[in-house]
Amino acid sequence: MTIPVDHPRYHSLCVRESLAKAMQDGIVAPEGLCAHGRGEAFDYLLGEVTIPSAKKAEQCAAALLRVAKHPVISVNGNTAVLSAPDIAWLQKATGAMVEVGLFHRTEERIRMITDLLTACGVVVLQGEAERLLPLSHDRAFCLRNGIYEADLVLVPLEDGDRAQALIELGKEVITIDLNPLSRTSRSATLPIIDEVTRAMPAIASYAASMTVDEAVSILSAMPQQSWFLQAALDTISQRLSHVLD
Ligand code: PTJ
Repeated sequence: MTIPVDHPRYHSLCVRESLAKAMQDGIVAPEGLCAHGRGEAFDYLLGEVTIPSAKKAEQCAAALLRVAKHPVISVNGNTAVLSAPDIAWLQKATGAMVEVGLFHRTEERIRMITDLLTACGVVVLQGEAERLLPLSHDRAFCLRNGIYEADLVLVPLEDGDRAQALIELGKEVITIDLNPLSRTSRSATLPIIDEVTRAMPAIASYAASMTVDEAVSILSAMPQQSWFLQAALDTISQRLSHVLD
């Protein structure tokens, strides 16, 4: 289908189209389209913009990544399709490892996602994944020298159980999830309530121009986790109460 450029939802339709194609190719899981639809609904409620508290969270995320000793970016099918070039930028700016971490895990999808990321300039950590996270199901698999040994993990569009399991292992966890009510957002050390294609380049841009001293200073004034969640919920409720004004 050719999407008319004058369509008011042109960008949103292009994103849907790219995810649908990637699903047909096997890179995105069919369930990834449902997850995207849920994300779109929350983005609509937030006004489809980066709200000020999310901008602050993105700056704090860059600071956490700059000071971490062993940061890892966990990438799934949706995130790879939506953000591969920005993941390369963020990796370059922070030195973070990138590991493919899937909910619907198959070796074939890992290979395809690795190829897509590599083609966009990402250095993808590879090796023999082991059942190391305290979870049933294949979500327990990760690389020992990647996510398992990380002190900080960035998990865009994550499943709540897995985010909680990473916290239980003592890691700091940054999430990118448009739903401020999800268990993922509520269990994160730092929840970024923003759309991944806006959040990733913002974090990379902050990280690329931030010194370690600046990062330490930003983190000394980092708001509590609940502040980011409440700010997103307040934005949604204000928009809902003024929608007919
Ligand atoms: O590629 P796989 O096999 O690892 O599977 C990936 C999905 C996304 C299918 C899997 O992790 C999953 O089922 O995730 P959930 O539990 O549905 O959670 C996804 C969350 O991401 C939801 O809370 C959505 O609101 C949010 N979300 C979806 N699209 C975006 C988003 N947040 C930010 N930007 C988006 N574009």
